[in-house]
Amino acid sequence: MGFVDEVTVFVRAGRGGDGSASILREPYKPMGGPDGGDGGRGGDIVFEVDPGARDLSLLADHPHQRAEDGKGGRGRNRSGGDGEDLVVRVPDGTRVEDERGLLADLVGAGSRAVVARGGRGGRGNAALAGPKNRVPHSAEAGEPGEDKRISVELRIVADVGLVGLPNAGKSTLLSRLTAAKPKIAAYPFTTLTPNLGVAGDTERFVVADIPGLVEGAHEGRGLGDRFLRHVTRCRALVLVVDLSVDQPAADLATVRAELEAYDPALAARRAVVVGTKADLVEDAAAAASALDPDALAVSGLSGSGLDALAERLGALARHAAAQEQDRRPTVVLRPARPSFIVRREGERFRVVGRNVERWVSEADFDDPAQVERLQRRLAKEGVERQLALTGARRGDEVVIGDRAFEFQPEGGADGQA
Ligand SMILES: Nc1nc2c(ncn2[C@@H]2O[C@H](COP(=O)(O)OP(=O)(O)OP(=O)(O)O)[C@@H](O)[C@H]2O)c(=O)[nH]1
Ligand SMILES: [Mg+2]
Repeated sequence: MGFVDEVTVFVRAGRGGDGSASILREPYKPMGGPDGGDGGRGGDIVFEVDPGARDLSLLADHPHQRAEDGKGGRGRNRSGGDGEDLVVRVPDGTRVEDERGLLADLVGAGSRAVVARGGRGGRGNAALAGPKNRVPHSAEAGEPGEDKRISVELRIVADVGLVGLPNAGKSTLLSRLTAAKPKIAAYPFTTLTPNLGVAGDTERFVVADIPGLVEGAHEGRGLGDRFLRHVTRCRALVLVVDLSVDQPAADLATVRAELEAYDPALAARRAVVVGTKADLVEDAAAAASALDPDALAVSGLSGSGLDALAERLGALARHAAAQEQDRRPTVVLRPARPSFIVRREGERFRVVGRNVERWVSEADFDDPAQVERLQRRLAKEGVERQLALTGARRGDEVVIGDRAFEFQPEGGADGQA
């Protein structure tokens, strides 16, 4: 029973379908013409939170994910069908990064993000026909889908996290507070992966039982701090201390130090100290308050103190939830890939891009209004700015499609500035 909370995945979205270059030729119909339809869009790869998903093992087993390609366009102006999106179900708290950084942090049932975008379909020759070329004999190819490597990480989202030394009684508490049935045993490191349970009757809150920490966990001792990342998103912490050991205060200090060493923000997180195994000590209440004035003493065995603990945790979760806002999914929106590029060709500059070339080819240069409109459009698309950034100066020759212009930036986007 593995628990996968880190995995590298190769995602490839669908390719856009090619446009068709069909020319209608029918007997007795001399007026045939280009009737090639557009290609369909390639499918996206979408990650969606499914509260039923426990970890990332599905992705670990299937690290290559592909979405369907778009279909090619056909004659008689038939468009190709879009490729189907591939929806991958991931657990709550899944973070996705690519080589450019954070892509999405998915928190909450149903939140979703596109992790690889399908390519656009190519236009058919029917769509490409224009006054300058009434019968295009070629069509656009479909765009490739995004193809990349992503790092996927799970950070469990829970209201309350139980942390403490091995054998302190964390899993016992989880089993008493929730319906979860974690493994409980009289030796350390019984729990090897985080367990989750839902507590509370009216107000429900999620409790995470984190594998035991030992001194030096942040340096890799014991199970190390591998699981502490799951604590980073708990709204509140329960520091679980076995009251029956020689020096409970030393254990508490160790836990606090390991949390702090992992992430100073964790040391500041709202926390309750809970002394367990109250049944094994003489004066549990006194032992607990020696640890911390607000500490609770409980026994997972006799059940003493558990109601008070559940109430305290419920209030804590409620309070924390009311205060914080950062539990929403984060999906990083990036600008789409640029719609054109600027290349330097000796003394000249060439702008290459499907849209900009089309605008230029469609413009009637004898009509000043159209020329002005074209220039505004190019400026809005960022062509001037990009030319200036590439080093173009006022008066330089700029080629777009089969037309040459003189660089006359409007908006102060001037290479000399
Ligand atoms: N007497 C007594 N024993 C307890 C109590 N709580 C837990 N235990 C026992 O302590 C041992 C450890 O309990 P677990 O709940 O497995 O401890 P844990 O903190 O989850 O331990 P790890 O998973 O190893 O980190 C088990 O033998 C439990 O039965 C308690 O309140 N009283
Ligand atoms: Mg345990």
